[in-house]
Amino acid sequence: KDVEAAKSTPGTTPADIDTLLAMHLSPPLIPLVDRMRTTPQTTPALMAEIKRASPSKGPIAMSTNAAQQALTYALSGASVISVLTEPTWFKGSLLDMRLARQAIDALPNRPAVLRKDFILDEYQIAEARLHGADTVLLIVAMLPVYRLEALYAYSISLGMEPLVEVNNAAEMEQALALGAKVIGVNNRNLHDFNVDMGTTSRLAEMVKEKDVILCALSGISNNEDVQTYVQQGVRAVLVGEALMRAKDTGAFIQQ
Ligand code: IGP
Repeated sequence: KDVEAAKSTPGTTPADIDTLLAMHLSPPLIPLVDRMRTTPQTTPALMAEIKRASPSKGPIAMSTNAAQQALTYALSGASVISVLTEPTWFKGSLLDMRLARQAIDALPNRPAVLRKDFILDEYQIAEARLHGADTVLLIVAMLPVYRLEALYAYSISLGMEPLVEVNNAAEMEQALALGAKVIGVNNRNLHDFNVDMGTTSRLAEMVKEKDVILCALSGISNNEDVQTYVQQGVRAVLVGEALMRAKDTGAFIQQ
């Protein structure tokens, strides 16, 4: 009814309709910030990623069953399950994300589901919400400031605090100016795919004493990396490839 009323109201934009649909039709949501704060300071929250392939590595685990993988991650204690939905380079899909959400939906204190994609438009955020995501990734490097602000505000309007990704100090400044509460430093430079594990360490300084949940993304494959980051104030680590290649995911996470 709201949608019908909105459609016959002059000045209603397609984005307004998306918002109404997403608000009315979407499944219950876990606030990302709450989910990450429930983990103790000493053990960082794990953001476990479902990643079939990548542009830099090619195929990683093409035959993955997204439902099974999500359940394994959840039972191993992941706070967030990140699902690549980009089809061309990462061989992901919205179906993978829906199956992941469905598989973990009934678990007590289930992980939050993150849509990992190249988000350029409000539509993709409404779509994420409707397909069971609790939140989305926004990449600062990809967006002019006014679009970053608009997409951030739109995500918040649907109840989703996004994960805001940065790769250098200038981008970190932008994320902080935005008021982002969850900021991820990508150790992988998206222009040349080089991974520099020091990227997170260097930028960690900038959020000390700030009310920001700092996450380290990319290239993380062992507990040593994780411990180093924890000492620098990192509250969450996002791991894709290493988890997808692990023979025994649960055991890998425990170490
Ligand atoms: C995961 P890794 O090295 O653990 O597989 O990295 C994650 O950081 C990576 O998938 C990622 C990404 C992105 C993918 C980070 N930011 C933006 C696509 C788009």
